[in-house]
Amino acid sequence: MAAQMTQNRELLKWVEETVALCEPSNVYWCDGSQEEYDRMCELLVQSGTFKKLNPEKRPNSYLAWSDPIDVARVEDRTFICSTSKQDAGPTNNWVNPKEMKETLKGLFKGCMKGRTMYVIPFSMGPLGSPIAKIGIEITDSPYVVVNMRIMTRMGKKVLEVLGNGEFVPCLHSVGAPLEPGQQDVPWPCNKEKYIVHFPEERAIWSFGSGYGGNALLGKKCLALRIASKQGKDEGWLAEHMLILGVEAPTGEKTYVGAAFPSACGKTNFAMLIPPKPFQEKGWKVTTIGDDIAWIKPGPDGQIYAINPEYGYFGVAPGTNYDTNPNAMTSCEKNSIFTNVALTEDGDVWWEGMTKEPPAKLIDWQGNEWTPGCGRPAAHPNARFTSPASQCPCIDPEWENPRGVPMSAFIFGGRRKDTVPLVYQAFNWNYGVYLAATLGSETTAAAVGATGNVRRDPFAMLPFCGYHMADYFAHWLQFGRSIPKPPRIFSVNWFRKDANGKFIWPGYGENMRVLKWIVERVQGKAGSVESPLGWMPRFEDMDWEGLEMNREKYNELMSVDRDVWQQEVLSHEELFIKMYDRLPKEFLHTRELILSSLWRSPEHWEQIGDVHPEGWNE
Ligand code: SAT
Ligand code: MN
Repeated sequence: MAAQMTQNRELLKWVEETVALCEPSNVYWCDGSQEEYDRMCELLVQSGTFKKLNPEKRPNSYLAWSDPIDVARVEDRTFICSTSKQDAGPTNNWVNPKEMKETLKGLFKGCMKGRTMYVIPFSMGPLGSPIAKIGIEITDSPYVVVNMRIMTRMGKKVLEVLGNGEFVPCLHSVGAPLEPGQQDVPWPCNKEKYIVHFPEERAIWSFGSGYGGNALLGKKCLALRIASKQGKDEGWLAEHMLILGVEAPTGEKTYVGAAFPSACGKTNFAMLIPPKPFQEKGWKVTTIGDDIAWIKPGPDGQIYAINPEYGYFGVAPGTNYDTNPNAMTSCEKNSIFTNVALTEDGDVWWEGMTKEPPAKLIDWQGNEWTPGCGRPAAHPNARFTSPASQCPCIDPEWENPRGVPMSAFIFGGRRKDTVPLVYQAFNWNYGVYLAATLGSETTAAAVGATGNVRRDPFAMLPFCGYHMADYFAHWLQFGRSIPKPPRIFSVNWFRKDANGKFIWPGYGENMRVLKWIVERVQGKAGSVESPLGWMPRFEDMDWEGLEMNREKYNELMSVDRDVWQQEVLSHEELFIKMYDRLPKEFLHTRELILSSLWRSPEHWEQIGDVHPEGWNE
């Protein structure tokens, strides 16, 4: 079969070597057809990995429950094995590549015994687009195969485009060989996990996990860690960003990219539905992507972005027809659910899906569940995998191989205090600084404690394939190289009041912030200078249809000088680790913020008496 599908010598050689190393009982080349997908899903049902959901409720959809030791990305088991340790930088785990290869070869030796080895050709980005990249994933997980068919353009047609060209080899095994006669488990995996990147060689080896970003290697491994390094070498950006389009009542379209750490609402923001009064006036939001953006300068001096993915791997808990109807519609059919609960009538359920939980469920660990039992029914990092084409608000340009022109970048974290709802960076360098010092409370998307504030530069901390300070320098350089760089903004939807309640309603109401951002880009919206950047005054925002008063607004926007002094000083913790390579501009910017914080109160009073209070105390 292989010989019929490709003549690519490198590929054939790599597959042959991998067969010799992993010793699978079969090799199967994926053609990407619907028939193949259905057959594989059937296989997964038979092996107990999948439950077929009630076709009347959830046509052509399946549910998988993972092993409880395999529910999220494993950052402490993720490695960037560049030749020199210096190039991986202080924020990545590093092991000498030669040594790591030896370890991996030991682990992969015979690791596919008793299993089929699948060869998955996939394209990140529209097939044949000059921006797209081709990868080949070799895996022993049929769960990975069917998820890859939703998340990427996959199969025979990719090999046709590849011809004799280059590809990124992505080797994956769940690391659970089967002895003859041994019964397989529903979710095979290994206690020992290695998610390894060789950035110079542009290769990925992943062992022991079958979950999401650990196993669907086109996503975080290729499209961010490897691609960020390629972007650095070639003058473009691979970012952990959603891309959305905003259509103003005038018909003018503005595309923005927004970076948030995992499980901070990127999918919700990407699919935002404007509040009623905004819809009536003619505001529309469309989706290009919900997780990853590849951004390149175009021949006209503008920068263009594509979504390299083909589907959504979205967080299920909290998603419902109020918070994100577009995501709910996207996963109505042809979807795979991982670690959500099963209802009595063969559908799925998760926390927050409906106001009233069902009276009885089977939880994500296969146990009976009732509303008062004290355990969550779905894992907090439970996911749906759905085709992007099923999203009702998908942008008509989403498959345009040229990409869409970008006008603004938004950076946001999950911060219960300190960070105001929105502000605009004074200029590109300043924006790069604010993105570099982005802080966020940790979530269930990665294994480990949740709720601690950590610095997550550009929301790329777990995804940057090289030295983080070089990445900052690359961003500064990128801005210098384009005539009219996009505007940069900071947002925080997650600020809480003294009682621990979210002050900002979020979701569709984020349109109000988005509108201000878009109008800033167009030079239409007003603002006031604050110590942190340009901020909207109360009257610069459109409040129609939302109860908001100045007092509450000021609470959302307040900048406490003492708290901010601490915040700025804490940037130092991140910087100290990378001092030798830190762009000198950063030190300058830091000084500017500090001095601006402590400028005389009169200065801030002079700018106008309507600006958010807080810093002029
Ligand atoms: O598991 S993934 O890395 O794909 C999802 C995420 O953490 O963003
Ligand atoms: Mn993500």
